[in-house]
Amino acid sequence: MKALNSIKLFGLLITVSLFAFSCNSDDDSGSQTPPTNSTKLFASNNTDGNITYYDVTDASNITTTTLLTTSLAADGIFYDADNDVVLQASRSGFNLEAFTGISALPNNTSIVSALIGTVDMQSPRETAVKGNIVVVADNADVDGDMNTLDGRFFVYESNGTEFTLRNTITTDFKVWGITFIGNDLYAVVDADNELAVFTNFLNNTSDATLSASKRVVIEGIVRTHGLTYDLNSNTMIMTDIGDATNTQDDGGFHVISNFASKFNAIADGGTLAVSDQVRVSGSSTLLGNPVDVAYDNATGTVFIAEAGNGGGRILAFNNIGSGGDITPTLNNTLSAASSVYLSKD
Ligand SMILES: [Ca+2]
Ligand SMILES: [Ca+2]
Ligand SMILES: [Ca+2]
Repeated sequence: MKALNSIKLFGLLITVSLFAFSCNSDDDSGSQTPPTNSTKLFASNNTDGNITYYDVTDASNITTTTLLTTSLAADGIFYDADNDVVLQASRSGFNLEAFTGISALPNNTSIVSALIGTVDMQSPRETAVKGNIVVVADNADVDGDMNTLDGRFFVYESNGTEFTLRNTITTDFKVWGITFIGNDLYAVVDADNELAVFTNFLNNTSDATLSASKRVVIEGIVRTHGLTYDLNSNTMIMTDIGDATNTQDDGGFHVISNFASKFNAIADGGTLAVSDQVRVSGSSTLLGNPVDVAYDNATGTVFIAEAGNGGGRILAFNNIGSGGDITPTLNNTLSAASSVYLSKD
């Protein structure tokens, strides 16, 4: 099984199949979890744009592999284990780039993108993948007026050889982290403490300006950035960067168990009480500006891309329990870490 949305995306690119729109998170719904052979955490960064992955299958013997890209900065990393393809959004080329056959490559190999996207974006951040579609959240100001809140989602479609822009959705809040749950796109409301959802997001096939279907205040968060959802455990995790100018010690993350029923019970504009969440924060956590998060339900591990503390780190937390000032169980330096993605196969 895959973490999050199980995707046959890149298999499609190479061997065009009829699975294009049938492979979604539904195949994660079984109660039986097959044994995991390998668990890898992929990370991007804004210092050199290289791709780093950590084999975290054995927490006591974690190996690190860095693959050298021509990008100078990148975000929105995603990995398709079935087809051994890694994808990221280049913040120097302003396009998507995907690399195939990467798992056998030794550390510090220079890699060349097998698939690239058209150059449309200004400030790409997180990606969300579904079928042969890749959505990228772009946090550049849209209308030239920094006082009006706005953001864009660029919707790319793979035709097997490249990613072409299908359409662009402009919205009325700043964007950053995004993830699909089924057909619905969940998006953090950047510069704020809200979670938004666009139901049946991909049904919007033309360029359009769109408000969220619903927005909910996540009490206790100052400024959210990253989010991840685990379908098997129905757990949503969101990061809190606090004040962006404090890069060292005012960040945290919130774990929201039984997410679907909690979120669905709240009306548009309502609040999810902090008492219905578990918050991890404090000086021991090394959380200053945690910008992205991934979750391994099998081990109860929360992985964080920390952009600020110590210059940037990849952190992991276990035994979350009731939260608080928890010391990370993994602390690897990664300068200007920007995103993480967990893959299990
Ligand atoms: Ca604006
Ligand atoms: Ca901060
Ligand atoms: Ca991510």
